[in-house]
Amino acid sequence: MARPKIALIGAGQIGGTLAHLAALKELGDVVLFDIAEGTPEGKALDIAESGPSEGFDAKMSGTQSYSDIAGADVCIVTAGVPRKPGMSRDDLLGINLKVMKSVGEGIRDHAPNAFVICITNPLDAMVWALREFSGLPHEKVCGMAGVLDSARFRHFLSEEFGVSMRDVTAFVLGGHGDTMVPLTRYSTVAGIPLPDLVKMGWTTQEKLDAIVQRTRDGGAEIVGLLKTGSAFYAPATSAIEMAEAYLKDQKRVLPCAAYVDGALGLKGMYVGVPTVIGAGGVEKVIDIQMTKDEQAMFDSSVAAVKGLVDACKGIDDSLT
Ligand code: A3D
Repeated sequence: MARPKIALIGAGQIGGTLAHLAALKELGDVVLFDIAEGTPEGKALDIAESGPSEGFDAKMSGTQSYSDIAGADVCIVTAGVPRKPGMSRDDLLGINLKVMKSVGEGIRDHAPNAFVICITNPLDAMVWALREFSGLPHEKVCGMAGVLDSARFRHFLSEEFGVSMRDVTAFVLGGHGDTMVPLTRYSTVAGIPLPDLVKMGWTTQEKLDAIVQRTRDGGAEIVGLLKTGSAFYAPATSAIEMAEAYLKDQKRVLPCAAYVDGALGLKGMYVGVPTVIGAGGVEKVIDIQMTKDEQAMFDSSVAAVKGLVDACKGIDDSLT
């Protein structure tokens, strides 16, 4: 049986890391696409030359032509620009919206059966626009953010509790921005919810609140340290987890920016929610119950996402 084909649209920091991870995990043959001439070709060749040491046979190639992504099973989109220190994700909207148009049309024309994972910021609005421009079914287009935000939360919690990251589960809802909603009630250490751990004296409410805020600011913390560009190792790893769930029909329960129409009281919009990802793409949106406080935080995150989508409609007339 032929290896799956993975198209990476954008061969920058995240795109290159995605290609390397896909090769190491032998998820399939990889095509790197970028408008920057030489970059995708150079990265593909460099990664291919790590094959003999790592022992993978997946094919790596780079291109500036959308026809080379033909028949891709998965497309992961990082094309666009990342933020610089002092910028918010929302500042990227105008420039990255134009990029989503060309990428969406490229996927529509050459890889209409792919499962598409968008990473380009501002995430929730860009995945909505990418879906509109590509015309693919909603369940085949989603955005990576929740896996990364949860991973950051899990990392900080494991440091606080001095336990393995594997035994920490975390739950982050809402848009990928300052209004994201890390839900402590649904986050656990080996099944024990965080509020119970506060009662047991493992940590204090103040420390937990600080970790929640650090999670919300997780992207900005790395932008501030790197000074040029934004995080790329953990974002790439998170998207690969989603791609693997699709390619291997794992039915993973993963938070992602998915199209929600009915669940959580929402009507036809993309936002971060818990989902099941398998061979059908986003097979299910999990309709969780929230407390009044959680609902209020989620509502304000939803309102922020709606504001960005409206801004996209104001920029591009073809979006309605
Ligand atoms: P970077 O290293 O700049 O790579 C972006 C690549 O896109 C560059 O190689 C560009 O040449 C290429 N590009 C630009 N325009 C086009 C186009 N029209 N078609 C094809 N390629 C194009 O950035 P990066 O890899 O660090 O980040 C990529 C995106 O991911 C940015 O928008 C970031 O803000 C975003 N990001 C999102 C998260 C989430 O959790 C959602 C995390 C980190 C970064």
